[in-house]
Amino acid sequence: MPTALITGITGQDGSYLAELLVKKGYEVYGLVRRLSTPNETRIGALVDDLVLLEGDLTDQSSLNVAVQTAKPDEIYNLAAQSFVATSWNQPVLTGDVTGLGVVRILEAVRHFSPTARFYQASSSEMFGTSPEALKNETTPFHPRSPYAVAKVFGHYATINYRESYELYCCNGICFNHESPRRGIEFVTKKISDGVARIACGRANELRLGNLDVRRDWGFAGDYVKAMWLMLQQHYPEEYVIATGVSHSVRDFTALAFAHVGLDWEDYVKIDERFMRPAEVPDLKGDASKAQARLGWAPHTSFEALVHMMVDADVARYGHA
Ligand code: NAP
Ligand code: G4F
Repeated sequence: MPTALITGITGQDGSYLAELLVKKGYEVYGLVRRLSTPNETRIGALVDDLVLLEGDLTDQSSLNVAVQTAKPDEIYNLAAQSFVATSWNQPVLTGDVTGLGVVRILEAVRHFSPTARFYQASSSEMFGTSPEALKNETTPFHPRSPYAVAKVFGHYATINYRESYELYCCNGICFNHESPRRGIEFVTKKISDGVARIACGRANELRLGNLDVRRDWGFAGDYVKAMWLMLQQHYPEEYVIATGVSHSVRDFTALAFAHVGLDWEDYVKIDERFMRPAEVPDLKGDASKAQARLGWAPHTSFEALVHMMVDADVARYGHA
């Protein structure tokens, strides 16, 4: 039975990846940090199939022990301070967790499990305002937030450990991927939750920031399959994972409101508090390398994703 260690198992991607690996017959270990209130809602249904280990990406000794305990064949480093907006308010913490945290887990791998295969959750945010319209594995980076800067550091640290120590380390450069399990602070979940509240009579407005921004939105359940595939290859490499199509926040909003028979313009208010000091206006990825080498393609359309998220939130609040 292969063994995997997932950092960030309590997050959106960690929960989908854990489900996938359990289904494939893996013994799955998950790193969980100490919180005053436990946060295992996303993995609640799976918890009997997992081994949870206490640890934190800022604590080297806990990572060493986790790697020594799990003796993993595969390590997926999904943990991060992952909310871009927060990275301007907590830049030092973001650099420590999202950037240096990658080096800490790589050090644990190098010393205690050098044959393990390692996946780093890199991000399309690293491309920032890089001018190419469709970003691929050779597109230069121009990060626009402390989060993106930290991800660039983690990305190159992963490549450097591969080149320095011949570890099997690779970066998945994932574009935005969403689901009903997305954190409420991210724009898609904020919209689907807001639409459901309005449809159920619990709210009468939704406050958003920049509606012109465009993102390449896919479904998280599709993207974790690509993460697994990257660790099953002969050689570790970088892969862009994306749908190839971008939509604006306005498009997402309009479709979400229309799904419950409402006109978004009657409810949405622009609120300066949700504008960012530096924005990434448009992100769109070219996943043709992943398609050719991994046989990976997204299976969930933008429309199906929006509907899935709104339906889940309407069901959560009771009725539309
Ligand atoms: P998420 O839902 O925010 O999950 C982040 C996870 O990291 C949570 O399990 C969180 O634990 C954990 N974490 C945070 N700080 C930690 C620390 N100091 N030590 C240990 N664990 C810590 O993020 P996601 O959407 O699943 O994304 C997974 C990864 O992919 C992240 O690295 C993200 O930056 C990257 N990424 C995401 C996307 C996307 O569109 N979703 C795209 C590209 C890259 P708690 O539950 O305790 O908070
Ligand atoms: O949903 P977001 O907060 O995601 P963002 O910043 O694109 O980052 C996500 O995707 C990255 C991959 O590209 C990941 F690496 C990262 O971890 C995270 O998962 O914001 C999307 C866009 C932004 O341009 C933002 O300015 O939506 C715009 N937006 C407009 N109004 C808003 C809002 N974003 C949020 N969160 N809240 C708003 O009210």
